[in-house]
Amino acid sequence: MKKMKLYAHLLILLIFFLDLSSCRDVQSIFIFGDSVFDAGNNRFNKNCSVQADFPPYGSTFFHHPTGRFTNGRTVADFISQFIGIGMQQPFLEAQIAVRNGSTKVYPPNGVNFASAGSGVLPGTNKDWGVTPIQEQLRQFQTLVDQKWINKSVVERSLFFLESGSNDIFNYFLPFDPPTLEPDAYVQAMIKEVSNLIDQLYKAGTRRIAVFSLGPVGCVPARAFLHRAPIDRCFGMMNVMVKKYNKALENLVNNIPTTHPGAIAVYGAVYDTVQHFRAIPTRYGFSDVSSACCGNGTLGGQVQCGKEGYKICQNPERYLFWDYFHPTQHTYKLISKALWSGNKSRIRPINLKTLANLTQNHKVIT
Ligand SMILES: *[C@@H]1O[C@H](CO)[C@@H](O)[C@H](O)[C@H]1NC(C)=O
Ligand SMILES: *[C@@H]1O[C@H](CO)[C@@H](O)[C@H](O)[C@H]1NC(C)=O
Ligand SMILES: *[C@@H]1O[C@H](CO)[C@@H](O)[C@H](O)[C@H]1NC(C)=O
Ligand SMILES: *[C@@H]1O[C@H](CO)[C@@H](O)[C@H](O)[C@H]1NC(C)=O
Ligand SMILES: *[C@@H]1O[C@H](CO)[C@@H](O)[C@H](O)[C@H]1NC(C)=O
Ligand SMILES: *[C@H]1O[C@H](CO)[C@@H](O)[C@H](O)[C@H]1NC(C)=O
Repeated sequence: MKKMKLYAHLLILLIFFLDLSSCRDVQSIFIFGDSVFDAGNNRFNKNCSVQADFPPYGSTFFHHPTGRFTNGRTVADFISQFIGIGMQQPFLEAQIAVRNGSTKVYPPNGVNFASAGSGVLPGTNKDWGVTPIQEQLRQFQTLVDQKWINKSVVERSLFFLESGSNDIFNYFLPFDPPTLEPDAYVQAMIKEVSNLIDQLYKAGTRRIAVFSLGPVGCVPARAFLHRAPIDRCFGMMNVMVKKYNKALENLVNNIPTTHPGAIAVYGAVYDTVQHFRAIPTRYGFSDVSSACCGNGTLGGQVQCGKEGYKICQNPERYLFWDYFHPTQHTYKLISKALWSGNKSRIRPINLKTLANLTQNHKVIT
Protein backbone atom coordinates (compact mmCIF):
# COMPACT_ATOMS: atom_id res chain seq x y z
CA MET A 1 0.00 0.00 0.00
CA LYS A 2 2.75 2.39 1.02
CA LYS A 3 4.70 1.35 -2.02
CA MET A 4 1.68 1.97 -4.25
CA LYS A 5 1.27 5.46 -2.85
CA LEU A 6 4.90 6.25 -3.42
CA TYR A 7 4.59 4.91 -6.93
CA ALA A 8 1.60 7.14 -7.61
CA HIS A 9 3.53 10.15 -6.34
CA LEU A 10 6.47 9.39 -8.53
CA LEU A 11 4.19 8.92 -11.50
CA ILE A 12 2.60 12.31 -10.91
CA LEU A 13 6.05 13.86 -10.61
CA LEU A 14 7.10 12.13 -13.79
CA ILE A 15 4.12 13.44 -15.71
CA PHE A 16 4.64 16.88 -14.23
CA PHE A 17 8.22 17.07 -15.32
CA LEU A 18 7.78 15.61 -18.77
CA ASP A 19 6.45 18.02 -21.25
CA LEU A 20 4.80 15.67 -23.70
CA SER A 21 4.07 18.45 -26.10
CA SER A 22 3.29 18.01 -29.74
CA CYS A 23 6.68 19.10 -31.01
CA ARG A 24 9.04 16.22 -31.46
CA ASP A 25 12.40 17.31 -30.33
CA VAL A 26 14.86 14.63 -31.32
CA GLN A 27 16.39 15.38 -34.68
CA SER A 28 19.53 13.29 -34.40
CA ILE A 29 20.90 10.00 -33.13
CA PHE A 30 24.52 9.14 -32.38
CA ILE A 31 25.28 5.45 -32.52
CA PHE A 32 28.07 3.38 -30.94
CA GLY A 33 28.66 -0.33 -30.99
CA ASP A 34 29.29 -3.37 -33.17
CA SER A 35 27.82 -5.11 -36.23
CA VAL A 36 24.29 -4.86 -34.87
CA PHE A 37 24.50 -1.13 -35.64
CA ASP A 38 27.37 -0.77 -38.15
CA ALA A 39 25.95 0.98 -41.22
CA GLY A 40 29.19 0.73 -43.20
CA ASN A 41 32.07 2.18 -41.16
CA ASN A 42 34.20 -0.91 -41.74
CA ARG A 43 33.59 -0.54 -45.48
CA PHE A 44 35.46 2.78 -45.36
CA ASN A 45 38.25 1.24 -43.29
CA LYS A 46 40.21 -0.79 -45.82
CA ASN A 47 42.49 -2.00 -43.06
CA CYS A 48 39.59 -3.89 -41.47
CA SER A 49 38.88 -7.50 -42.37
CA VAL A 50 35.39 -7.67 -40.81
CA GLN A 51 33.25 -6.76 -43.83
CA ALA A 52 29.76 -7.12 -45.27
CA ASP A 53 30.42 -4.97 -48.34
CA PHE A 54 29.56 -7.68 -50.85
CA PRO A 55 26.34 -9.34 -52.10
CA PRO A 56 23.92 -10.62 -50.94
CA TYR A 57 24.20 -8.30 -47.89
CA GLY A 58 21.59 -5.54 -48.22
CA SER A 59 19.70 -7.42 -50.95
CA THR A 60 16.20 -7.32 -49.43
CA PHE A 61 15.92 -3.57 -48.82
CA PHE A 62 18.78 -1.59 -50.33
CA HIS A 63 19.29 -4.03 -53.24
CA HIS A 64 23.04 -3.57 -52.89
CA PRO A 65 25.57 -4.03 -50.09
CA THR A 66 25.94 -1.03 -47.76
CA GLY A 67 28.25 -2.54 -45.19
CA ARG A 68 25.34 -3.45 -42.91
CA PHE A 69 25.55 -7.02 -41.61
CA THR A 70 22.01 -7.97 -42.58
CA ASN A 71 19.74 -8.14 -45.63
CA GLY A 72 18.23 -4.71 -44.97
CA ARG A 73 17.78 -2.14 -42.23
CA THR A 74 19.12 -2.32 -38.67
CA VAL A 75 17.44 -1.25 -35.42
CA ALA A 76 19.02 2.22 -35.69
CA ASP A 77 17.55 2.58 -39.19
CA PHE A 78 14.06 1.56 -38.10
CA ILE A 79 14.03 3.83 -35.04
CA SER A 80 15.14 6.75 -37.23
CA GLN A 81 12.28 5.94 -39.56
CA PHE A 82 9.82 5.87 -36.65
CA ILE A 83 11.08 9.27 -35.45
CA GLY A 84 10.86 10.60 -38.99
CA ILE A 85 14.52 11.37 -39.68
CA GLY A 86 16.94 9.89 -42.20
CA MET A 87 19.24 6.95 -41.51
CA GLN A 88 22.58 7.97 -40.03
CA GLN A 89 25.66 7.88 -42.25
CA PRO A 90 28.74 6.00 -41.14
CA PHE A 91 31.18 8.44 -39.52
CA LEU A 92 34.00 7.55 -41.89
CA GLU A 93 31.80 8.29 -44.91
CA ALA A 94 30.70 11.65 -43.47
CA GLN A 95 34.32 12.47 -42.64
CA ILE A 96 35.44 11.80 -46.22
CA ALA A 97 32.69 14.06 -47.55
CA VAL A 98 33.74 16.90 -45.20
CA ARG A 99 37.44 16.44 -45.93
CA ASN A 100 37.05 16.30 -49.70
CA GLY A 101 34.90 19.42 -49.64
CA SER A 102 31.68 17.91 -50.98
CA THR A 103 29.94 19.20 -47.82
CA LYS A 104 30.77 21.72 -45.10
CA VAL A 105 28.80 20.08 -42.28
CA TYR A 106 28.24 16.74 -40.62
CA PRO A 107 24.73 15.40 -41.21
CA PRO A 108 22.08 17.03 -38.96
CA ASN A 109 20.36 13.68 -38.28
CA GLY A 110 23.35 12.27 -36.37
CA VAL A 111 26.30 10.02 -37.09
CA ASN A 112 26.86 6.27 -36.82
CA PHE A 113 30.23 5.33 -35.28
CA ALA A 114 29.58 1.59 -34.86
CA SER A 115 32.20 -0.87 -36.10
CA ALA A 116 31.41 -4.51 -36.71
CA GLY A 117 33.56 -6.96 -34.76
CA SER A 118 34.36 -4.48 -32.00
CA GLY A 119 33.61 -5.05 -28.34
CA VAL A 120 33.56 -3.13 -25.09
CA LEU A 121 37.02 -4.45 -24.24
CA PRO A 122 39.55 -2.43 -26.27
CA GLY A 123 41.46 -5.52 -27.35
CA THR A 124 38.52 -7.45 -28.80
CA ASN A 125 39.24 -8.36 -32.46
CA LYS A 126 41.84 -5.59 -32.63
CA ASP A 127 43.96 -7.75 -34.97
CA TRP A 128 41.16 -7.53 -37.50
CA GLY A 129 41.38 -3.74 -37.68
CA VAL A 130 38.00 -3.03 -36.06
CA THR A 131 37.39 0.33 -34.36
CA PRO A 132 37.07 -0.23 -30.59
CA ILE A 133 34.12 1.53 -28.96
CA GLN A 134 36.55 3.70 -26.97
CA GLU A 135 37.96 4.98 -30.27
CA GLN A 136 34.41 5.50 -31.59
CA LEU A 137 33.80 7.75 -28.60
CA ARG A 138 37.03 9.67 -29.26
CA GLN A 139 35.87 10.25 -32.83
CA PHE A 140 32.61 11.71 -31.49
CA GLN A 141 34.41 13.78 -28.84
CA THR A 142 36.66 15.27 -31.52
CA LEU A 143 33.62 16.38 -33.53
CA VAL A 144 32.22 18.08 -30.41
CA ASP A 145 35.58 19.65 -29.45
CA GLN A 146 36.10 20.97 -32.96
CA LYS A 147 32.53 22.30 -32.96
CA TRP A 148 31.39 20.18 -35.87
CA ILE A 149 28.53 19.17 -33.59
CA ASN A 150 26.75 21.86 -31.59
CA LYS A 151 26.62 21.27 -27.82
CA SER A 152 22.91 22.07 -27.79
CA VAL A 153 22.38 19.41 -30.44
CA VAL A 154 24.23 16.91 -28.26
CA GLU A 155 21.89 17.66 -25.36
CA ARG A 156 18.80 17.06 -27.44
CA SER A 157 20.02 13.95 -29.28
CA LEU A 158 19.53 10.29 -28.61
CA PHE A 159 22.59 8.12 -27.97
CA PHE A 160 22.48 4.42 -28.77
CA LEU A 161 24.91 2.00 -27.15
CA GLU A 162 25.08 -1.70 -27.98
CA SER A 163 28.24 -3.75 -27.56
CA GLY A 164 29.59 -6.84 -25.83
CA SER A 165 28.53 -9.80 -27.99
CA ASN A 166 31.96 -10.11 -29.55
CA ASP A 167 33.72 -10.00 -26.18
CA ILE A 168 31.57 -12.84 -24.90
CA PHE A 169 31.71 -14.92 -28.08
CA ASN A 170 35.51 -14.60 -28.11
CA TYR A 171 35.66 -15.77 -24.50
CA PHE A 172 34.69 -19.23 -25.76
CA LEU A 173 37.06 -19.44 -28.71
CA PRO A 174 39.34 -22.46 -28.37
CA PHE A 175 42.59 -20.61 -29.09
CA ASP A 176 43.91 -17.93 -26.78
CA PRO A 177 42.04 -19.07 -23.63
CA PRO A 178 40.95 -16.17 -21.39
CA THR A 179 42.82 -15.59 -18.15
CA LEU A 180 39.83 -14.11 -16.28
CA GLU A 181 37.01 -16.13 -14.74
CA PRO A 182 33.60 -15.46 -16.34
CA ASP A 183 32.41 -13.15 -13.54
CA ALA A 184 35.60 -11.10 -13.56
CA TYR A 185 35.44 -10.88 -17.36
CA VAL A 186 31.86 -9.57 -17.19
CA GLN A 187 32.91 -7.07 -14.51
CA ALA A 188 35.76 -5.86 -16.72
CA MET A 189 33.25 -5.36 -19.54
CA ILE A 190 30.84 -3.41 -17.31
CA LYS A 191 33.67 -1.20 -16.10
CA GLU A 192 34.33 -0.19 -19.71
CA VAL A 193 30.64 0.58 -20.31
CA SER A 194 30.56 2.63 -17.13
CA ASN A 195 33.56 4.67 -18.35
CA LEU A 196 31.90 5.18 -21.72
CA ILE A 197 28.74 6.51 -20.10
CA ASP A 198 30.81 8.89 -17.93
CA GLN A 199 32.51 10.23 -21.04
CA LEU A 200 29.27 10.60 -22.97
CA TYR A 201 27.78 12.52 -20.05
CA LYS A 202 30.80 14.82 -19.86
CA ALA A 203 30.41 15.48 -23.58
CA GLY A 204 26.89 16.75 -22.86
CA THR A 205 24.79 13.68 -23.60
CA ARG A 206 21.49 13.55 -21.71
CA ARG A 207 19.41 10.83 -23.38
CA ILE A 208 21.03 7.45 -23.54
CA ALA A 209 19.51 4.21 -24.76
CA VAL A 210 21.52 1.15 -23.75
CA PHE A 211 20.57 -2.12 -25.37
CA SER A 212 21.11 -5.52 -23.81
CA LEU A 213 22.83 -8.28 -25.72
CA GLY A 214 20.64 -10.78 -27.52
CA PRO A 215 20.98 -14.54 -26.88
CA VAL A 216 24.52 -14.74 -28.30
CA GLY A 217 24.69 -18.44 -27.37
CA CYS A 218 22.02 -19.13 -30.00
CA VAL A 219 23.89 -17.73 -33.04
CA PRO A 220 24.57 -20.25 -35.85
CA ALA A 221 28.28 -19.38 -35.58
CA ARG A 222 28.43 -21.48 -32.41
CA ALA A 223 29.02 -24.32 -34.89
CA PHE A 224 32.64 -23.05 -34.89
CA LEU A 225 32.99 -23.84 -31.19
CA HIS A 226 33.73 -27.44 -30.34
CA ARG A 227 32.11 -27.19 -26.91
CA ALA A 228 28.79 -25.79 -28.13
CA PRO A 229 25.76 -28.00 -28.73
CA ILE A 230 24.04 -27.82 -32.12
CA ASP A 231 20.51 -28.92 -31.23
CA ARG A 232 20.07 -26.14 -28.66
CA CYS A 233 21.63 -22.82 -27.65
CA PHE A 234 25.01 -22.75 -25.93
CA GLY A 235 23.91 -22.48 -22.30
CA MET A 236 27.25 -21.43 -20.81
CA MET A 237 27.47 -18.53 -23.21
CA ASN A 238 23.91 -17.39 -22.54
CA VAL A 239 24.53 -17.53 -18.77
CA MET A 240 27.40 -15.11 -19.26
CA VAL A 241 25.29 -12.89 -21.53
CA LYS A 242 22.54 -12.76 -18.89
CA LYS A 243 25.06 -11.79 -16.20
CA TYR A 244 26.35 -8.99 -18.39
CA ASN A 245 22.81 -7.82 -19.16
CA LYS A 246 21.83 -7.80 -15.50
CA ALA A 247 24.85 -5.73 -14.51
CA LEU A 248 24.19 -3.46 -17.48
CA GLU A 249 20.63 -2.85 -16.34
CA ASN A 250 21.82 -1.99 -12.83
CA LEU A 251 24.25 0.50 -14.33
CA VAL A 252 21.47 2.07 -16.39
CA ASN A 253 19.11 2.24 -13.41
CA ASN A 254 21.72 4.23 -11.51
CA ILE A 255 22.34 6.79 -14.23
CA PRO A 256 19.77 9.37 -13.04
CA THR A 257 21.53 9.36 -9.64
CA THR A 258 25.12 9.14 -10.82
CA HIS A 259 24.58 11.51 -13.73
CA PRO A 260 22.04 14.19 -12.74
CA GLY A 261 19.82 15.37 -15.54
CA ALA A 262 20.46 12.36 -17.73
CA ILE A 263 17.74 9.99 -18.80
CA ALA A 264 18.72 6.43 -19.63
CA VAL A 265 16.67 3.51 -20.84
CA TYR A 266 17.50 -0.20 -20.95
CA GLY A 267 16.28 -2.17 -23.95
CA ALA A 268 15.68 -5.83 -23.05
CA VAL A 269 16.67 -7.31 -26.40
CA TYR A 270 17.50 -10.71 -24.91
CA ASP A 271 13.98 -11.36 -23.58
CA THR A 272 12.43 -9.90 -26.71
CA VAL A 273 14.33 -12.27 -29.01
CA GLN A 274 13.70 -15.27 -26.75
CA HIS A 275 10.00 -14.43 -26.94
CA PHE A 276 10.16 -14.63 -30.76
CA ARG A 277 12.01 -17.93 -30.52
CA ALA A 278 9.38 -19.36 -28.17
CA ILE A 279 6.42 -18.63 -30.47
CA PRO A 280 8.04 -18.25 -33.90
CA THR A 281 4.96 -18.66 -36.11
CA ARG A 282 3.17 -15.78 -34.41
CA TYR A 283 6.02 -13.53 -35.55
CA GLY A 284 6.24 -14.94 -39.08
CA PHE A 285 9.29 -17.16 -38.58
CA SER A 286 9.71 -20.61 -40.09
CA ASP A 287 13.31 -21.01 -38.85
CA VAL A 288 14.77 -19.49 -35.68
CA SER A 289 17.93 -21.63 -35.48
CA SER A 290 19.94 -21.59 -38.69
CA ALA A 291 21.29 -18.85 -40.92
CA CYS A 292 19.38 -17.99 -44.09
CA CYS A 293 22.68 -17.29 -45.81
CA GLY A 294 25.84 -19.34 -45.25
CA ASN A 295 26.78 -23.01 -45.31
CA GLY A 296 27.79 -25.90 -43.11
CA THR A 297 26.24 -26.78 -39.73
CA LEU A 298 23.34 -24.38 -38.98
CA GLY A 299 24.54 -22.38 -42.00
CA GLY A 300 26.99 -20.99 -39.48
CA GLN A 301 30.36 -22.15 -40.80
CA VAL A 302 30.64 -19.99 -43.92
CA GLN A 303 30.04 -16.25 -43.98
CA CYS A 304 27.17 -15.18 -46.21
CA GLY A 305 28.52 -14.15 -49.60
CA LYS A 306 31.80 -16.02 -49.21
CA GLU A 307 32.85 -18.97 -51.36
CA GLY A 308 30.47 -21.93 -51.02
CA TYR A 309 27.57 -20.00 -49.45
CA LYS A 310 23.91 -20.78 -50.05
CA ILE A 311 20.94 -18.49 -49.52
CA CYS A 312 17.39 -19.38 -48.42
CA GLN A 313 14.26 -18.69 -50.48
CA ASN A 314 12.64 -16.24 -48.09
CA PRO A 315 15.02 -14.41 -45.73
CA GLU A 316 12.16 -12.68 -43.96
CA ARG A 317 11.02 -16.00 -42.50
CA TYR A 318 14.40 -16.59 -40.81
CA LEU A 319 15.45 -15.16 -37.48
CA PHE A 320 19.13 -15.25 -38.52
CA TRP A 321 20.42 -13.78 -41.74
CA ASP A 322 24.01 -14.98 -41.45
CA TYR A 323 26.23 -16.78 -38.95
CA PHE A 324 26.01 -14.03 -36.34
CA HIS A 325 23.31 -11.59 -37.34
CA PRO A 326 19.52 -11.31 -37.42
CA THR A 327 17.50 -10.64 -40.55
CA GLN A 328 15.83 -7.31 -41.23
CA HIS A 329 12.55 -8.97 -40.21
CA THR A 330 13.98 -9.72 -36.75
CA TYR A 331 15.43 -6.20 -36.47
CA LYS A 332 12.05 -4.72 -37.38
CA LEU A 333 10.28 -6.70 -34.66
CA ILE A 334 12.94 -5.71 -32.11
CA SER A 335 12.65 -2.07 -33.19
CA LYS A 336 8.87 -2.04 -32.72
CA ALA A 337 9.29 -3.54 -29.25
CA LEU A 338 11.89 -0.90 -28.28
CA TRP A 339 9.93 1.95 -29.82
CA SER A 340 6.52 1.35 -28.31
CA GLY A 341 6.82 -1.73 -26.10
CA ASN A 342 5.96 -1.89 -22.42
CA LYS A 343 8.37 -2.35 -19.50
CA SER A 344 8.95 -6.01 -20.36
CA ARG A 345 10.74 -4.74 -23.49
CA ILE A 346 12.28 -1.40 -22.51
CA ARG A 347 12.36 0.50 -19.24
CA PRO A 348 11.66 2.82 -17.48
CA ILE A 349 10.23 4.41 -20.65
CA ASN A 350 10.21 3.35 -24.30
CA LEU A 351 12.00 5.08 -27.16
CA LYS A 352 8.83 6.72 -28.39
CA THR A 353 8.41 8.44 -25.05
CA LEU A 354 12.12 9.22 -24.81
CA ALA A 355 12.12 10.81 -28.24
CA ASN A 356 9.10 12.88 -27.28
CA LEU A 357 10.61 14.48 -24.19
CA THR A 358 11.38 18.08 -24.77
CA GLN A 359 14.46 19.89 -23.67
CA ASN A 360 14.71 21.62 -20.28
CA HIS A 361 12.42 19.13 -18.63
CA LYS A 362 14.03 16.89 -16.12
CA VAL A 363 12.73 13.40 -15.56
CA ILE A 364 12.19 12.17 -12.04
CA THR A 365 11.71 8.44 -11.87
C1 LIG B 1 33.70 13.03 -51.45
O1 LIG B 1 33.25 11.98 -50.62
C2 LIG B 1 31.89 11.63 -50.81
C3 LIG B 1 31.53 10.62 -49.75
O2 LIG B 1 32.33 9.49 -49.81
C4 LIG B 1 31.72 11.11 -52.21
O3 LIG B 1 30.37 10.73 -52.41
C5 LIG B 1 32.13 12.16 -53.19
O4 LIG B 1 32.08 11.64 -54.50
C6 LIG B 1 33.51 12.69 -52.89
N1 LIG B 1 33.75 13.87 -53.69
C7 LIG B 1 34.91 14.14 -54.25
C8 LIG B 1 35.00 15.43 -54.98
O5 LIG B 1 35.87 13.40 -54.16
C1 LIG C 1 45.88 -1.76 -39.62
O1 LIG C 1 45.61 -2.89 -38.82
C2 LIG C 1 46.69 -3.36 -38.09
C3 LIG C 1 46.25 -4.61 -37.38
O2 LIG C 1 45.80 -5.55 -38.31
C4 LIG C 1 47.19 -2.29 -37.14
O3 LIG C 1 48.30 -2.75 -36.45
C5 LIG C 1 47.52 -1.03 -37.92
O4 LIG C 1 47.84 0.01 -37.03
C6 LIG C 1 46.35 -0.62 -38.77
N1 LIG C 1 46.71 0.51 -39.62
C7 LIG C 1 45.96 1.59 -39.75
C8 LIG C 1 46.44 2.62 -40.68
O5 LIG C 1 44.92 1.73 -39.13
C1 LIG D 1 24.16 26.05 -31.78
O1 LIG D 1 22.83 26.03 -31.36
C2 LIG D 1 22.38 27.25 -30.82
C3 LIG D 1 20.99 27.05 -30.26
O2 LIG D 1 20.20 26.33 -31.16
C4 LIG D 1 22.43 28.33 -31.90
O3 LIG D 1 22.04 29.55 -31.36
C5 LIG D 1 23.84 28.40 -32.45
O4 LIG D 1 23.86 29.28 -33.54
C6 LIG D 1 24.34 27.06 -32.90
N1 LIG D 1 25.73 27.14 -33.25
C7 LIG D 1 26.21 26.60 -34.35
C8 LIG D 1 27.68 26.72 -34.56
O5 LIG D 1 25.51 25.99 -35.15
C1 LIG E 1 28.15 -26.23 -48.85
O1 LIG E 1 28.74 -27.16 -48.01
C2 LIG E 1 28.71 -28.48 -48.49
C3 LIG E 1 29.33 -29.37 -47.45
O2 LIG E 1 29.16 -28.88 -46.15
C4 LIG E 1 29.43 -28.58 -49.80
O3 LIG E 1 29.30 -29.88 -50.30
C5 LIG E 1 28.87 -27.57 -50.79
O4 LIG E 1 29.63 -27.58 -51.94
C6 LIG E 1 28.87 -26.20 -50.17
N1 LIG E 1 28.38 -25.19 -51.08
C7 LIG E 1 27.17 -25.18 -51.65
C8 LIG E 1 26.87 -24.01 -52.53
O5 LIG E 1 26.35 -26.04 -51.46
C1 LIG F 1 3.80 -6.25 -22.19
O1 LIG F 1 4.08 -6.65 -23.50
C2 LIG F 1 4.27 -8.05 -23.64
C3 LIG F 1 4.75 -8.33 -25.05
O2 LIG F 1 4.07 -7.57 -25.99
C4 LIG F 1 2.97 -8.75 -23.28
O3 LIG F 1 3.12 -10.14 -23.41
C5 LIG F 1 2.59 -8.39 -21.85
O4 LIG F 1 1.35 -8.93 -21.55
C6 LIG F 1 2.57 -6.90 -21.63
N1 LIG F 1 2.48 -6.64 -20.22
C7 LIG F 1 1.72 -5.68 -19.72
C8 LIG F 1 1.76 -5.51 -18.24
O5 LIG F 1 1.03 -4.96 -20.42
C1 LIG G 1 5.05 11.87 -29.60
O1 LIG G 1 5.36 11.47 -30.89
C2 LIG G 1 4.29 11.02 -31.65
C3 LIG G 1 4.81 10.41 -32.92
O2 LIG G 1 5.47 9.25 -32.64
C4 LIG G 1 3.40 12.18 -31.90
O3 LIG G 1 2.37 11.83 -32.80
C5 LIG G 1 2.81 12.65 -30.61
O4 LIG G 1 2.24 13.92 -30.78
C6 LIG G 1 3.81 12.74 -29.46
N1 LIG G 1 3.11 12.32 -28.30
C7 LIG G 1 2.92 13.13 -27.29
C8 LIG G 1 2.18 12.60 -26.13
O5 LIG G 1 3.37 14.25 -27.29
